Amino acid sequence: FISEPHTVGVVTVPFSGGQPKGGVDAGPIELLRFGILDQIKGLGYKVDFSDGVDQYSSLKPKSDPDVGKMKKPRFVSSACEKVKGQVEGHCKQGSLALTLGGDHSIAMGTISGSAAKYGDQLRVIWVDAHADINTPESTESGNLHGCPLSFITGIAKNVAPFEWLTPCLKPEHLVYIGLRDVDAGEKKILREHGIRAYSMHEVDKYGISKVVEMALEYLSPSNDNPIHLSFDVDALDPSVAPSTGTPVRGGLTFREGHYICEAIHETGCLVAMDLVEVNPLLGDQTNLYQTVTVGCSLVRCALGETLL
Ligand code: 4U7
Ligand code: MN
Ligand code: MN
Ligand code: MN
Repeated sequence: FISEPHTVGVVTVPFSGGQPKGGVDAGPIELLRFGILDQIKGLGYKVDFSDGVDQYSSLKPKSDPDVGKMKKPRFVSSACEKVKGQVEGHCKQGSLALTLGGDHSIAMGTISGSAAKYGDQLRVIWVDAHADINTPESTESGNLHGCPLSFITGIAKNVAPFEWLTPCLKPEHLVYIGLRDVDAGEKKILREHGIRAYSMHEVDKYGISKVVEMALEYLSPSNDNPIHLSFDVDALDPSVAPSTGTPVRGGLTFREGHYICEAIHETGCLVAMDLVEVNPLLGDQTNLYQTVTVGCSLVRCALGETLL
């Protein structure tokens, strides 16, 4: 398998319903304002942004009471269903699907979309401080941005009102990099399903290049599987990406984050990328500038920007 996209299909998801803080819905607008589309074109890609900046407020149900512990489940479900259609469309046209969030609940849509094209061949690299694999039962916060992977993998069983979503990723087709804030219930899930995770401890122990090498070797020993990279900016240290809703100290350095993106580009197998959890309303102007510019530069590196 070789991914040689000429076109990057951009999906903007100004959505914050998977968590309680306002502002993450302004993430895509800021990334666009800082010129992410021209930067992608500057790398030689065509940009397909025919959908424009989507609106999600119209999908908000009049009433959306909790289902069990899940907050805003109907709103999150319909937003993700829409995202799935867009990502699927770009992937099926042979474009690389780049989704700009928005909170991380939208990955239920993005991975469902890329899996609709690539099926069981798809592999996911989840770069995050958090494991985002709570089930509707294990979640303590009820915030669905902490749950997408349990839905995608089918580990979550009671998924109403997400009836449109079918499990599309085996737990062994997922690896994490950057974890450092994993709930007790999530640790149990990771253990029971034998899910491969490289936490900050492994990043310190082996160095980022070895960690990425081991992750890729585990997912795709012959380097021939399509890769979906889901990058939560809170994987980076808060000193590098401060404007995000759930910062955790002790994160990836600027270079470690970029190294991951560069190495994944080098595989030639990247088919989809999410950049999520940029919240321009958190922190001051300097924090915003830092967070948005680092977001843009992670995307450029994943798309093949090289120094030399
Ligand atoms: B993010 C949390 F309890 N695990 O479930 C939860 F610590 O997309 C955090 O990675 C989830 O930012 C963070 O609410 C979700 C919490
Ligand atoms: Mn996340
Ligand atoms: Mn996170
Ligand atoms: Mn977060």
